[in-house]
Amino acid sequence: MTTGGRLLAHALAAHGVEVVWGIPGTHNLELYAGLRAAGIRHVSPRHEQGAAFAADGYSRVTGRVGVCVTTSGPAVLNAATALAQAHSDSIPVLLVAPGMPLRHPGLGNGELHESRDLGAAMGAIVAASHRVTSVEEIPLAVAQAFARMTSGRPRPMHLEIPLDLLVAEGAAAPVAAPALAPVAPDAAALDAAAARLGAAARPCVLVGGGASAAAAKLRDVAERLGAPVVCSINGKGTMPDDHPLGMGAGYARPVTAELVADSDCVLVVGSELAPSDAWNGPLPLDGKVVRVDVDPIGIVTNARPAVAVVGDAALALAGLAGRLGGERSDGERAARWRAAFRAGADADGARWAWLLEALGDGLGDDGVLAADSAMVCYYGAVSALPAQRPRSFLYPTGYGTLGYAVPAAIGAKLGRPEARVVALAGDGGVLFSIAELAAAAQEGLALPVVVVDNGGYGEIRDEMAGRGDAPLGVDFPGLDFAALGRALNCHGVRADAAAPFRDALAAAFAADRPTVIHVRE
Ligand SMILES: Cc1ncc(C[n+]2csc(CCOP(=O)(O)OP(=O)(O)O)c2C)c(N)n1
Ligand SMILES: [Mg+2]
Repeated sequence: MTTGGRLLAHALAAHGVEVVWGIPGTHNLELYAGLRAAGIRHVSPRHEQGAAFAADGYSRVTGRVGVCVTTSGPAVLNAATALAQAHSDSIPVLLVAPGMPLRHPGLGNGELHESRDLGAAMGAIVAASHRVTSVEEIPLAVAQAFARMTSGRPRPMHLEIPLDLLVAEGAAAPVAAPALAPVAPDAAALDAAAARLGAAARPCVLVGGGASAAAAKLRDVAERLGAPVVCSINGKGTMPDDHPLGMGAGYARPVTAELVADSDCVLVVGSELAPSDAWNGPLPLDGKVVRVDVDPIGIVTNARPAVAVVGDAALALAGLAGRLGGERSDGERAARWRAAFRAGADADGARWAWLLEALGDGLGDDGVLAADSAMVCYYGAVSALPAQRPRSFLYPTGYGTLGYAVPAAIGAKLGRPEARVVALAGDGGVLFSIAELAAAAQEGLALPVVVVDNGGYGEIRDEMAGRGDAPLGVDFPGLDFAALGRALNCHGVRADAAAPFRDALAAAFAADRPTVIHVRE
């Protein structure tokens, strides 16, 4: 016999969970006791949204499920925004939290942290919100959650354990995670896809986050086709930028639309083709798409495929490579598009060129950038910062929520401690989750946090001006982010030009704690 809380912690450990981000409360203490007993590392964020963003960052760099643990009610809703972000970007994040007691009157009696229908609220924003109804069910529910999150299109989940079940006694055998084979594509669909691609005179490839585990096979297929490759934001680095066929990342670039228009066949792999990626309008894909996606719903969304291959990206690409001839090269075409792509990216990023160049040099080929929804990131880093590997650029693409960069960077640094990780944010967005600097300092993370300060909500200020409106609620000048960093036990420096910035970045990578680098535009 044991308790629900301990069973839960052991079930998480049995699924390979080594670290959780969480905040304890009256309702989850038995789970906390279980975490210690199960040998699971616990990291303390300073807000539940930070916990779930950190779990997201950990998942993005490792490819594993990221887990956060909160108490009930408000704590779950604090995490909700980050879970919605994970949902929109197809990141497997698990939120484990207590809920109202098993026999709680559904219409409410004023219990501490009571929410009217938390399961319905969470179920509306993640793949599934499940409430267990017995201690005995706990190992099964954890196994089912992991199966849901790691098969097909990855998505986040919420698991609610009635608070009385966490302390109730019970016994249940562990439920092992079944070995999940990746979804094998249909051979006839692969034949049709290869025939279509093989007959193309001017093919190109669009690749999204769904191909993160298939980078080598993607390169192989692109080389056999001699096809230029453009990555989505979440796919950035899946085709290395230093490859002659690697254009870079950015569906919103006008040159991407021109390349697609010039192509007679477009291979789309693991990409939603979402409006939040192609924010300048849909790409001209009609009638010429060969689409590979593990999600049979996603595969018909935003562009109707001429040929659809439902299945795992690596298996599908291997199947295509086996059906296509050897290397085909139209080096001149690729070089032309590549130069055009680079020129546009550099022009849009010119305002931050010295900063992005220094960041690229500092991060090298193996570093990770966690970026916020700030202009320096989406007009700058997305296309102008080089990336040579997938899972190296973390960005809140779909949901576009501010405050992502710092907690996601913390999760990334714990997932890949050997890698150089940098957080890049605007002066507005960084304040949404600034408390997480204290968490990073407590963990002693060598984490540069670069704050690009344009005195407020620059994007929104520009949009107001574009409408001819006077600015309202967008100007916040005069903050000292370096001092703020120091107050939260980090180092803090000002660096407004290339040379001092490079020095500050080099020192920050070698430091015993995070360093806030305040850059005034
Ligand atoms: C949670 C959330 N609230 C509001 C917004 C709307 N919004 C988008 S960009 C932006 C300004 C962000 O300012 P900053 O981080 O300084 O970046 P800048 O635009 O100045 O580059 C705002 C308020 C948002 N994206 N997410
Ligand atoms: Mg700003």
